[in-house]
Amino acid sequence: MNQQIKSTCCYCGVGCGLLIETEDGQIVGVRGDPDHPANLGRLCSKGATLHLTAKPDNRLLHPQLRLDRNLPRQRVGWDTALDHAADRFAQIIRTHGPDSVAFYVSGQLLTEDYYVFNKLAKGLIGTNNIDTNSRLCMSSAVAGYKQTLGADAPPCCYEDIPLANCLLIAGANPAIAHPIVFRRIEDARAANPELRIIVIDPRRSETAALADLHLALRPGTDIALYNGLLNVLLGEQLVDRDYIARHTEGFDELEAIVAAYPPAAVAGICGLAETDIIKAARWFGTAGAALSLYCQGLNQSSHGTHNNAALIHLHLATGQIGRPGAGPFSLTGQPNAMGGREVGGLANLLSAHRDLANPKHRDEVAQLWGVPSVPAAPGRTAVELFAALKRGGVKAVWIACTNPAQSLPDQAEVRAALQAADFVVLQEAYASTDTATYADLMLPATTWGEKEGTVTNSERCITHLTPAVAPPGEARHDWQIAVDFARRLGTRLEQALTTKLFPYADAEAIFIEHRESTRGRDLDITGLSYALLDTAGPQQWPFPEGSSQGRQRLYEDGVFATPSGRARFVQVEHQPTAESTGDKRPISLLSGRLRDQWHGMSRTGNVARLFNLDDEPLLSMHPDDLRQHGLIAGDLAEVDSARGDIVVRVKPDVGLARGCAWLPMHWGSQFMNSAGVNTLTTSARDPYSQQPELKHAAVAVNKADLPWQLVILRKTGLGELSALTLLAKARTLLGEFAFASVGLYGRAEPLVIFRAAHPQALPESRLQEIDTLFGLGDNAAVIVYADPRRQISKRALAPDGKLTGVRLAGETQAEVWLKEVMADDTLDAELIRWAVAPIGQRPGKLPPRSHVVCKCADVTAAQITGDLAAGATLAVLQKQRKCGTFCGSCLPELRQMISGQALRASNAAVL
Ligand SMILES: Nc1nc2c(c(=O)[nH]1)N[C@H]1C(S)=C(S)[C@@H](COP(=O)(O)OP(=O)(O)OC[C@H]3O[C@@H](n4cnc5c(=O)[nH]c(N)nc54)[C@H](O)[C@@H]3O)O[C@H]1N2
Ligand SMILES: Nc1nc2c(c(=O)[nH]1)N[C@H]1C(S)=C(S)[C@@H](COP(=O)(O)OP(=O)(O)OC[C@H]3O[C@@H](n4cnc5c(=O)[nH]c(N)nc54)[C@H](O)[C@@H]3O)O[C@H]1N2
Ligand code: SF4
Ligand SMILES: [Mo]
Repeated sequence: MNQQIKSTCCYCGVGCGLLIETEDGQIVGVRGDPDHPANLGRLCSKGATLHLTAKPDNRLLHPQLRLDRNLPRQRVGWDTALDHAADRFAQIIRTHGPDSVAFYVSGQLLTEDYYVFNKLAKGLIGTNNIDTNSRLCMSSAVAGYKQTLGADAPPCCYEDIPLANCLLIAGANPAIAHPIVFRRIEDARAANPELRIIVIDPRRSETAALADLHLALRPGTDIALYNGLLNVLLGEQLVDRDYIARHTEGFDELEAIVAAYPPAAVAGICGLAETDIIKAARWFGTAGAALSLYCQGLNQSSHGTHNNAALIHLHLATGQIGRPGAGPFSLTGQPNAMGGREVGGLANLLSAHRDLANPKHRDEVAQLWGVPSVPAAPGRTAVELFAALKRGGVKAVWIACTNPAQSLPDQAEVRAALQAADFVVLQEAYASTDTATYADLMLPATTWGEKEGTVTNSERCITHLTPAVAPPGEARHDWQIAVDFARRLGTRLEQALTTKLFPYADAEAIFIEHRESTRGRDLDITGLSYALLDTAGPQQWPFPEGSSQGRQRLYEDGVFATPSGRARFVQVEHQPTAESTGDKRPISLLSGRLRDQWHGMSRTGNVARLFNLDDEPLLSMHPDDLRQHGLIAGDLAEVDSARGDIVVRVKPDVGLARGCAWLPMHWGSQFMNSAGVNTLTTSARDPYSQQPELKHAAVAVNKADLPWQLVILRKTGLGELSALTLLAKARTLLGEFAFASVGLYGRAEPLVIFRAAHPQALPESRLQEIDTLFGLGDNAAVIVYADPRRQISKRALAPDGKLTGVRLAGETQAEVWLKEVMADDTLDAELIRWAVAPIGQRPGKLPPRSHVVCKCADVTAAQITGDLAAGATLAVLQKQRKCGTFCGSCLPELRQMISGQALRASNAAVL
């Protein structure tokens, strides 16, 4: 039977609505929901491929337990699993007190799941040791809003984008990380010729490519820049003195500070042109409506809170807040980062935006929950929590819906902490993540398409989700697991109130309790219900009882959530990054996201086409820096920080400033032979938000001396050689080499790609074992070439004239073109022997190398270049090839190709 169920995308905080199509109880397709206010039917490349991730193959389907760390986990039943967990937690709590256990959860849980975990820690156990991956993500935004506006409330909405005359995009790359918001920006640009876009980012990112003014500041110098902009605004009388007098406090003190930030001085600190700083300030100050969009470039900093505050100051000083098209709009990363903040799911917060430090708030929550008190001592925040786990202050940790053994900084410490823990529980949807390696108990959770509950997106908009399919295997909902465990733990701790605390029969019962906790608070949602959300659609908070709609914008009356009702200016000064570059480590390492991957790739890493743009982790650097380090594109480099080193391949990028390097965050030990970028990053953190400085580490980059290289390209089908089985096999090899990575490539019948490099050649016998592992052992369909003197050997498997596997050792040049032709099946029988030729040159007969630009319409760069050379315009390409007409994710690249073609044409005309 075919069905269509309304849901949302489980990736980013844009919170796009989608329609899940099911057939006989299986998810078979997704479409953008035309009625959802976040996206009005559009989806990006990740959202549009979600159905391809909904396969049970690599899901965690049963609880697994190990009593001995040296043995693999065994399948157990739910009762055994949860009784064991309750026994261990109860025993540890009895012996060492409630603060000896901790929970580490996630902005990807639904609000109801989150609510229960918070109550379990703070209400039942009596510890505030519950923190979340939002500490790595939004906690500086939370602290920045609270310091200035008095409450953690993004005051804007998506509809402000087309209403703005100046868009200030700071430390955010929405073209990649919030693509459907970026579509709105592109639309605004097309509709409003007056619109000025300023991008503040050390890199010429995909977003910066659209900017009218790109301020490529030195990493970590945002405060100086915003103080400098305010200095110019003041000097040119572009501040709104009336607004400042009526609605704010603390401006005089800040005015005295920013006097020391004239544009000339700021230009020196930030590495910018003075004229550009003045220009940006004028654009912002004269825009009429100025909107800022910002994200991790500001948050993931050792002064992230003040980065946020310094930017918010610009809005307060010019009265650019609480009006259409104006305001400081912090983009949330995860789909339900906002929901987590609403239930107080951080170690220093309480339900409904209450503060743990406030005794009145603690009493209110205790009363709501019916417990004598909630503990006053703040809990440990993410980095501290893992440090305490290593030292033994915390003995057991319950991790849900996050992968700390990849995403936290300074992985050597994090992994040592997980090793040192007495007991590690991991509640996961997928079977193999880096954290799974350390789990004593794994509990299978339901995930996207299977859950019921609510999520809140970046613009405070709440959507109610209902399941499209039944849970696979024995997976259970996150809230159910937490409630079942809480009840068992309560009995063991002899707390008679356990069932009273966790009476929920379904997610709605939790929602109703959460809703009540918001009564009279800034996020009051007492007027909402599942039924209303289903009939009237998603709603923005606040939505108090009796209202007929949510509020699009906050602070329209100029009254802020501070005791005086006035917004506050904070005394912010320029501060250096925690680690400075020097002779030993001269490069500042930035990290972030690629368009088609999501964090640790537990979901996106199963879909071959999501690797087509980037199929291995590449370190980008300016070509001159590469040259200076003796590196060329494709070389392997050792990247070393004070905490560890990794080997990756390098890629030139003129968009990076000299002295900066950039690495994607997605590759961990599941896809390469190290923990990835967070081997290198520092756990230095912001004093207010405790958010670590994931964006900056001082590193050295040196050419790696790994002359012997190995590449395996293996085509997979659906049978024995499924991509996932092969991936799993390939993973077993990762540890053997000085460099190794594994990934997918292609479309319907994907390739598994394994790449490795080593100081010396592997013995022939070991190579044979590896060949057998990939199904490339000796048989009639295998063609072989070997030159033992040069330590080169190659083999290709070509049954029925179709190339399905290649292994290159010692000389691997052919990989570049083989991967393309194997994915596209374009190598005819006559050319197959080229795969094992002594030198892997590209056969002259092959069409030029290309990559897929538009994945939705499957259009390659070669096709587009051909069309452009023949005079096609964007409109023609869109009409004839349909590229850039589905999700629009490829539009920035298409536009770049078009302007490149125009440039070539004009150069040709000059010549
Ligand atoms: N495709 C994809 N999208 C995602 C995610 C994903 O994994 N994949 N994750 C989601 C999540 S959880 C989050 S939090 C968001 C993150 O979304 P973004 O923050 O937009 O993305 P990032 O790539 O982390 O970093 C943004 C930019 O900050 C810049 N930057 C680095 N240092 C500085 C600095 O000192 N100052 C300034 N001004 N800029 C700096 C970087 O060069 C980078 O271009 O993305 C969400 N969307
Ligand atoms: N160097 C560097 N490091 C970073 C960042 C950076 O920019 N640079 N960004 C940081 C940021 S902003 C973030 S948000 C973090 C993200 O880091 P993580 O939270 O570690 O990232 P994910 O891979 O999304 O982890 C979510 C896990 O939950 C599982 N899961 C999915 N759905 C469900 C479900 O419904 N229930 C349960 N129980 N499990 C589920 C997934 O399989 C996945 O393993 O990384 C941070 N780390
Ligand atoms: S922008 Fe893309 S990843 Fe983000 S919610 Fe929408 S479809 Fe999902
Ligand atoms: Mo995030």
